[in-house]
Amino acid sequence: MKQLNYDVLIIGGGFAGSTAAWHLANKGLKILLIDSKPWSRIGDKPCGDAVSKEHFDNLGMPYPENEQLEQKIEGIKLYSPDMSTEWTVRGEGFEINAPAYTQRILREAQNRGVEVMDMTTAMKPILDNDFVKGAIIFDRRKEEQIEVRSTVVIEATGYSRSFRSKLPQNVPVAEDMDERDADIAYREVAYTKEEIEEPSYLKIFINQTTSPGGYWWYFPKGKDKVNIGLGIQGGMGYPSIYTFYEKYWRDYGSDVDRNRMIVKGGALVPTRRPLDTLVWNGIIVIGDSGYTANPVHGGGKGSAMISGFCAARSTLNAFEKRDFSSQSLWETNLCYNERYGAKQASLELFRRFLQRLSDDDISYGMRRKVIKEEDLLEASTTGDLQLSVADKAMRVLSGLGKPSLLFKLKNVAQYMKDIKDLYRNYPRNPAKLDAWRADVKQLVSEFDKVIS
Ligand code: FDA
Ligand code: PGT
Repeated sequence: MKQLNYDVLIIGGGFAGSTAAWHLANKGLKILLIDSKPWSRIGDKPCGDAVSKEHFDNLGMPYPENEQLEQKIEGIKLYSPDMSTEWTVRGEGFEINAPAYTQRILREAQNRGVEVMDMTTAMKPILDNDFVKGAIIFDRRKEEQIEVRSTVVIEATGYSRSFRSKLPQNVPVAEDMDERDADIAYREVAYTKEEIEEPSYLKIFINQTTSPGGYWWYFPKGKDKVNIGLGIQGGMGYPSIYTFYEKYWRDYGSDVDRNRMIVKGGALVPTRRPLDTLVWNGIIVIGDSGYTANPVHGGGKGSAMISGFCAARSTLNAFEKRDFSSQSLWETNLCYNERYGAKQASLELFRRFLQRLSDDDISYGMRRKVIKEEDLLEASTTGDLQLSVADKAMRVLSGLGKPSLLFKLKNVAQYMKDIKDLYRNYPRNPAKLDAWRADVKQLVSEFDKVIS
């Protein structure tokens, strides 16, 4: 079998992998990025394509422009289940053309020395003395298997987790997940029959009947094009996502011309805290494969970029130290948890709570501003739900004459704070991971009892 040697092998060229390549390029390392898809389809996956502007600013990444940018976003409008309340959450963002933007980032990395092989799949890991040392890959263009030896592997295979799942079960980054900690999501992109009134606002419709454990979205891509879809919680035995789509799409997109459809498709999105550790000896896991999406809104592109940035930074430091052990790559965890992971853990609890609320409770809660839009925005950007908010909520709720899960809001806020504190004390080295993980599991299972 042909053999190749690299310093870094990046598997997957989506938002996570391409960001890692972009930040690693031109730093004196020999890097190979592979993706199963042909060039023209890299970055093309079912997605709502909305990304907050802040992520590009925080990571020094270029804004999408020209054909990469389909609509500038000024905010999100949230609708209650009974449609009587509309909340507007302001914030700048982009509705992007994901393949165009991803391919631009990859091209820039390539121009700065990263080798890219499309139509090439990582088949299985090479393991040596408890270290990942590369992968056996298959190049579909040349129909040949290649043994790629690399000092660090960055695993960015998306929700498929197709590489790390082939590691032995006892390797911490092989961790699997509960299906209920993911949403099944489906979307169509089509032209509209009329001009969209406010193309710079994303619309999100919360409704446990038409999208149990998720929501419907209507994201404009310019004046006459829209990305419309829904998510439903996985593992609950609900009917298929297509059944929901066919039954309810008119309620949210009566102006959509399905005869002029551009693309359609579905996929899964993780809605949990990140992998307990994103690293092991010689390997870093990023993006959806590391469960880095936001548990409350399912957006995962921004945080995939953060994880790619953290992976690049700790890889460069590992090469400085010439140490590629789990201990040395550990700073990926510290970097990621500080920037996003701790917030995810807190939002995972909030998500578990929200998914149990009835439509009546959500409509009531939104109408009476039990939580206000600014509190929701704060919760979803920082993971903090203030206890004073919960206190005020209790006063509003005292007039409510029926039993409601909303009364648990104060406990929810306390647990969210507690889990964030646990993440603030994330172990400084791998030896303490097991004890920390046990504390996290204990807290999550206590929380589940409190809200059930
Ligand atoms: P991604 O899946 O993009 O990339 C993985 C890449 O790895 C692919 O190109 C694949 O071909 C390649 N690959 C896999 N296995 C391989 C192997 N063995 N060898 C070689 N290559 C391999 N997020 C957001 O921010 N805003 C939004 O509006 C939405 N909306 C949305 C809607 C729907 C329907 C879904 C399902 C999801 C979203 N998301 C979202 C989530 C978002 O799409 C997701 O979090 C990111 O695209 C994840 O990027 P990654 O790079 O991790 O994986
Ligand atoms: C409740 C379960 C939810 C499961 C969801 C699964 C659905 C899957 C479908 C995937 C579609 C993805 C759509 C992505 C939308 C992107 C939204 C977005 O960009 O949000 C911005 C940015 O957030 P960030 O975390 O990426 O970045 C933070 C910062 O900029 C960088 O540091 C933030 O805007 C919001 O968060 C607005 C809130 C959205 C809330 C979504 C609805 C949840 C339901 C709320 C119910 C409230 C009821 C209250 C009742 C009392």
